[in-house]
Amino acid sequence: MALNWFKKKKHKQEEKTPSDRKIDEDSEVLDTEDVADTQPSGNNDDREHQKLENETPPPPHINDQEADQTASKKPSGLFKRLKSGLSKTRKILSTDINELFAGNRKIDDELLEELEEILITSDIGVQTTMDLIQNISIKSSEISGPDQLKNILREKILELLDATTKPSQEIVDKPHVIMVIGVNGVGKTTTIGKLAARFSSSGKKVIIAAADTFRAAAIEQLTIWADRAGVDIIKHKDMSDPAAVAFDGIQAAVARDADIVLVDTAGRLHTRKNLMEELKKIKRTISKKLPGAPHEILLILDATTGQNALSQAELFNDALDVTGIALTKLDGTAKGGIVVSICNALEIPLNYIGVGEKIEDLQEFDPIEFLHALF
Ligand SMILES: Nc1nc2c(ncn2[C@@H]2O[C@H](COP(=O)(O)OP(=O)(O)OP(=O)(O)O)[C@@H](O)[C@H]2O)c(=O)[nH]1
Ligand SMILES: [Mg+2]
Repeated sequence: MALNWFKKKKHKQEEKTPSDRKIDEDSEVLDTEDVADTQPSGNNDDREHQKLENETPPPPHINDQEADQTASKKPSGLFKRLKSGLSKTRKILSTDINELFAGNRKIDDELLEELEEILITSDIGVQTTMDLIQNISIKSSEISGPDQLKNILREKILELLDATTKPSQEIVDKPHVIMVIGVNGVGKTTTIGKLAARFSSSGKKVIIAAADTFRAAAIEQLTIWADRAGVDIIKHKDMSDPAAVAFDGIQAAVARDADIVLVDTAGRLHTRKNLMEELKKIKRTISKKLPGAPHEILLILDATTGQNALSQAELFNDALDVTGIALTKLDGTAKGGIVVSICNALEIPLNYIGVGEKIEDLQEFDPIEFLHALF
């Protein structure tokens, strides 16, 4: 019976064209309003979180000792911060799944429909949700309550998360150039500040290039981050050529024997200018100045924008060959399932997650830790 439900859903899904998911390059992707409207509320309910923590068993393959070890590898409070940041998503996935089985219900089509809604609400995405539900429907005879259901979900989600995880890229070239891209407001500048601080504290000499010359105050904002991180910044005047700033950043890095260059870019340009073309030009200029560079094209996505983030990734990847993703604003969002969706739908590794506005609120993405924070 459950399988019939799945076939019906799959058929419905196949009727959709891929273009349903595409967004118009010149309009929505560059539209500030959507992003501004979806800022996280930032308030986390610690009591709710504590309650869920007490009720929920740890995921498979992760016993409490391992989880504590994972947590203790992080600077103090970071794992806790990830957990509390994900508390809204956790509430959806954990509490709502418990409620599904209220009154001793058994797995049937109706229950699977409700589970589908829960997974989609957390922004796991339609396709990934269908993959998960197919798995559950196959194993439905083994499931008699929420704990078994959650265990099967955890196992499957861990598989999806593991599939795209790559060990952090080794830095061999000097300078190693990271070009940071993404639509406006997603957290490019903030992530650059956080990354600069991380690299700098691990003993690397960092230079930031302020190649977002479009937005008023962008250069000052980046200068503040460079000061906080204690690194050098190369900047020109507002509205100057961004490719020229990137060029100078690399020149300075070579002259000053720097290890890393972080290139900030604009998320939106004058309506008549095409963002992708401008970014391609910056990339070309960097390659001309330093063959082999940029070594990384880091795409910043905002978790609060949900499935729209996937469309952005497709567009940027088509134009610029993205090498990794940093997903920001996971703190306080109910859409933490987007992490699963990104790992399942894209072939780009998820390198970092942002869990707050402070300099220390950037973590390397760790699937087991993430899953432990989620369930
Ligand atoms: N809560 C939270 N806020 C974040 C995070 N990362 C960035 N922000 C906030 O998001 C807002 C936009 O960040 P920016 O770094 O200016 O974004 P941007 O992509 O550089 O924006 P443009 O330069 O306008 O394209 C700021 O208020 C940041 O503090 C995060 O991980 N969590
Ligand atoms: Mg910026």
